[in-house]
Amino acid sequence: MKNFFVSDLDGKSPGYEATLQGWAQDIRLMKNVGFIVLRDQTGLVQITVKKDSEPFPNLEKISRESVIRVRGKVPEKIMSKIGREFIAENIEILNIAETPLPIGIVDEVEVDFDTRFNNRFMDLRKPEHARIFRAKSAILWGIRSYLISQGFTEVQTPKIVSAATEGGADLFRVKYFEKDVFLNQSPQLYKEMLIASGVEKVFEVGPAFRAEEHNTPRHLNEFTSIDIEMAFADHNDAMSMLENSIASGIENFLKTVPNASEFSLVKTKPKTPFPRITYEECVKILREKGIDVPKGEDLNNEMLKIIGSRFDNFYFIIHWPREVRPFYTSILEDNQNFTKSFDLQFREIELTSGAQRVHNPETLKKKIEEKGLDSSNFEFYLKTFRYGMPPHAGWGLGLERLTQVILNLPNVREASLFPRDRTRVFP
Ligand code: AMO
Repeated sequence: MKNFFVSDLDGKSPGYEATLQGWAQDIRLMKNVGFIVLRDQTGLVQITVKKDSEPFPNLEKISRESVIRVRGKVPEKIMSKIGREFIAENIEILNIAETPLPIGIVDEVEVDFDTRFNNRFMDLRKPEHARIFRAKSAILWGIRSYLISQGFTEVQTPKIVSAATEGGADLFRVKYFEKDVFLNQSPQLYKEMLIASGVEKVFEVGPAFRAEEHNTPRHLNEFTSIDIEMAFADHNDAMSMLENSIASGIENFLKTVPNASEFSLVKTKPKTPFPRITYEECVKILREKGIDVPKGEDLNNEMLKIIGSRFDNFYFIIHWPREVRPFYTSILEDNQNFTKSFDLQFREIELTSGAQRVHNPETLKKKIEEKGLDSSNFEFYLKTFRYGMPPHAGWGLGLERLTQVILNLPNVREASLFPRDRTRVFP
């Protein structure tokens, strides 16, 4: 197993012997010397091959992006602009890369989106693309470890389901033997059922599927949803769990990913609590700008841009009208038109929806029917509310969108290894 990486060369004294393995990103052959820029997941090093050394004659066989193993040592003086140099004593070619490459790694040519994503394995060899997934992993780890520290249990719920969670329109239908079933839009019903099972704090990190037609820089048809649900809690408790989770994710990313603050838009751990603004306050601000929001309607992108410009980065919009929230959302006690709900926003981008849930079975059944859904399809879920369901609250956070905003990526697809969108189901 490889246990020495390119970055492990840093600080090593002249003459230090090692074996490096990776991709030959670039090869330059001169009369008396050859240079290979070798890349591994930790960075680049210049491999210097002297003319009288054993590997020199084999250099011309090595094509760009071939995989090699280099035995050698640290030179007396580092001359390379890369800042790392290694003198080769032996080079083993482990696999030759075909030429031409589907996309270049070092060439400064613009590659169109489709070519990039059709050859995503190659596209990800570019450090500026690979580091997005390092960041995503570190953000997720920070969130996960925070939730675990708060007593949450990580769970896995089915993705093949028989009922819509978030409404009927955005469901992918799949053949399941002689029946039609669906790919789950969200673990909503299952995480709530687990509250009835007596696990008081659950979270899940898993795929969610939305058959949304939108082809926008914010929509994927398969995304990673981080979901939590907790018993004996309200929407305020859920919001504080969310802001602390996000702060922990960002802190871990900034601490553990090399040069994180150089490529991140968010350069410090965000301060909590995040600001909160009510939906009604948003409507008032928009009205002052001459924009009318019809009663009980969602805020569109243009409206959210105006609201978002008032905040530095993360903020909550709370107490959404009942019309725009799903059936499982509870209503505010002192104003029946509004809900105990929230969205976490970053500028105009929605990152999370959450709420305190309805825990009374009769109210819940009524609300399912009010939304035009057939409550008999939800019997498996409603049943769990009839035998001791505590008040509960939770949220769903889109991991790709969170990564997108933290790194200021122009498109959410950049934060998905193999994005699924309206036209792309390949590779
Ligand atoms: P909602 O439908 O708002 O809420 O989804 C929660 C979060 O998931 C992300 N998301 C998406 N990301 C990329 N592409 C999409 N098409 C997409 N759709 C949603 C967003 C969004 O804020 N059950 C509730 C959550 C809850 O109340 O617990 C739900 O699924 O970041």
